[in-house]
Amino acid sequence: MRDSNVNFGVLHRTCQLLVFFCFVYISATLVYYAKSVNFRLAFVQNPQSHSKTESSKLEAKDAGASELIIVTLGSNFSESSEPGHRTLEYCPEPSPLLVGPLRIEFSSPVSLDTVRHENTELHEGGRYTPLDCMALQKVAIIIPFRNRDEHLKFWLYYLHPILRRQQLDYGVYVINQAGNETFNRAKLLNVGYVEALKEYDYNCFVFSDVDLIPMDDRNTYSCFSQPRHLSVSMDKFGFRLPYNQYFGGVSSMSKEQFLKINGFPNNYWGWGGEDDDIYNRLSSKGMSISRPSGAIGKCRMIRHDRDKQNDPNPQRFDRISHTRDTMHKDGINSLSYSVVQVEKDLLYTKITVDVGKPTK
Ligand code: UDH
Ligand code: NGS
Repeated sequence: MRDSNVNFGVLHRTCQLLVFFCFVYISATLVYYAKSVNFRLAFVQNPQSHSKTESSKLEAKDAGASELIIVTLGSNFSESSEPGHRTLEYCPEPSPLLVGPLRIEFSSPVSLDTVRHENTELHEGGRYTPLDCMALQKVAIIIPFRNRDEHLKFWLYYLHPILRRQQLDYGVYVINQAGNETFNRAKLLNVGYVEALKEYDYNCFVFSDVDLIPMDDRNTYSCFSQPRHLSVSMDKFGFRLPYNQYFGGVSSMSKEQFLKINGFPNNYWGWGGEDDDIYNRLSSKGMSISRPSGAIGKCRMIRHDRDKQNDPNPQRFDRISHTRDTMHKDGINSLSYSVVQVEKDLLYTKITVDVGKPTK
């Protein structure tokens, strides 16, 4: 009888202990869960924290750094030294999503609806941000444009998937020249810079002709410690540079690099020379041109006839011989234009602008 009393006592104490441990375990789980919900809510209410620690992305990128910063939703979390904070890593460099050489051809037309259906990850205005890592740069892609809708479809069809694989936080801006006056490519690019910055705090600007498609996704559409020329081996030039100073087609510049040269010239009306003027500006400010290798920088141009109102500009040779004298008064500091219309598509933001006409 006494034995069974002792056994019962031991059993009773064991059960009490078990209940106590269960209680401690459940309480700890609840506290941990409550903390994690608070953290997520704090970010959703204050999404700007996303860009707080971005001050030197370009340096981070050039140095190949993979710092940790405190952010947000997504899967690429890790614990930071501060208790209760979790972090999202910068996207790795190079992006692990890249596939290398691409097959680019223009034989069958593409429809915008097809392109929209294939790019549902985009946000209105042709915007994209990677979800599971922090993009290294915020890139505005500026396309000078008039009456090239067929080319634009190919550009959007090929470029959006490439840019997503490059894990960029980017937006596409098509700057459409209103009216039928002489075309002005460089002025449209200046307009794109100003208009894109009104929308988002971009720190890198890629300037791309609408008819040029990269043939390798390792040709990153982002900025470097020196201004970058991206379309270095075009099919139409036999996959080589036409001349060493060539800066036409597709190029990129950080905000600082762009401002250092006072942006682009506004007074090159018609075809030719504006890209050489930009090259002169960069070299007069002591900058050099960075380029991908000839293999990675291969690209295709969509063949086309000369556009109306874009004949070779007879003044271009005289203008490029005076860049150093004119660049401080002609550029982003003297830009004037008016916005006629803004159109937001899933694939792009199209801004139609009146840039005026050449002065006699
Ligand atoms: N652009 C337009 N519309 C125009 C003119 C130019 O959208 O009417 C844009 C477009 O993004 C184009 C870029 O400006 O890719 C540069 O145009 P460009 O005419 O300076 O250069 P591109 O190399 O043509 O496209 C040069 C003349 C080709 C004549 C070919 C004759 N076979
Ligand atoms: C140069 C032009 C550039 C032009 C390049 C390639 O001669 O603006 O040819 O042109 N410079 C001058 O005319 C001063 S392309 O063959 O792509 O039409 O970008």
